Amino acid sequence: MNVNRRVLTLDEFTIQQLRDFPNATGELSNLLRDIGLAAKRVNVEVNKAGLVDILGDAGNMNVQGEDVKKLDVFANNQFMGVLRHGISCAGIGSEELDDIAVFDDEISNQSKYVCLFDPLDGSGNIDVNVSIGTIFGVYRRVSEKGRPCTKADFLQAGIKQVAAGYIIYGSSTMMVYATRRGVNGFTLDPSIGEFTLSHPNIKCPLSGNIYSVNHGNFFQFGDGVKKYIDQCQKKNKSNGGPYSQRYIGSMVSDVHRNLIKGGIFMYPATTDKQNGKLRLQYECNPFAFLIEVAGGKATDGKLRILDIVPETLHQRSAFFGGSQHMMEELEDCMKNSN
Ligand code: AHM
Repeated sequence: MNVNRRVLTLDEFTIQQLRDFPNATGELSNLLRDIGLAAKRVNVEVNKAGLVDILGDAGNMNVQGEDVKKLDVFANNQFMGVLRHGISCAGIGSEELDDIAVFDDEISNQSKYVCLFDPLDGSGNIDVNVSIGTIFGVYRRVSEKGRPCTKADFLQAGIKQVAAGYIIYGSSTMMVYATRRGVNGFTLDPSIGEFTLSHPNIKCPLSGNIYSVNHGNFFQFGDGVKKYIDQCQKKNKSNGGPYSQRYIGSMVSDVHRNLIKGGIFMYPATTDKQNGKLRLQYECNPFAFLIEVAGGKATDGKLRILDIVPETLHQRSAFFGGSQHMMEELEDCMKNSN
């Protein structure tokens, strides 16, 4: 078998990046490696979801009052487990946990970072074989090192993220992450069991051809959003024709596609869900960070997502994110509208 040594693995890439920072401790590289390891374990289970009795509800609800699927529980335990036993993370917040989990031991208390994640986003799609994903955001803790981390570490504005990313369990499995230096995508090579750099320096095209929104909620959207959707369906500035509507209902898959091809993803507030559906800390912030580093924009309709200071761990937010020009068209429509 030919092994392509020109292709960097995730570990090789993060170590190579460290060379540019002689004072770096390597903690972030360790943390990303831990996340990659948990992702590989989750990937194995996701791939056999149709074969074994791991599918379906775990029989309880998460803190948002939604059904928890067994794979959500498995994924949550995997990510929490590797981060607890690693040396880079002082604690986690997870969409599946009521409260933060503080890793109160000698090594974790010395760690620089905390991590917030949605272990298995789009899990409503598990039983119909649609791509699902894990989303994560990494913050430098604000509490004193040497002590257990605190809630304040998890309630920082998204702009404070030092890294953010996602894993997409799809036709191939990919890990995409951003630091301030850029967005890079790694595809899992099953022959060697390693994530390998397949999408270096991802840039979100300035414009695209795709708008993604749950059209079923149309009559519950505000006038500005309705006006924009109407415009998407007509001749528009960017491509002279209607945009294509693509909505999987799995944020990782929808945003991944739009990030690569160009497009806009929207989960606006509705009359039923006045603060939107998506969670600021687990879904909106990591994607806003990725999109901005890739050259796009992300807002809640009024404010830049990354500037919002969260008040609670499980706070929800409306979300609009994607190609810069499409976001500007949306902003024009939303100006002076409700
Ligand atoms: P989940 O946390 O229950 O998986 O829900 C999050 C998902 C997102 O991935 C997706 O964009 C959205 O919910 C779809 O919601 P809807 O079915 O209301 O359009």
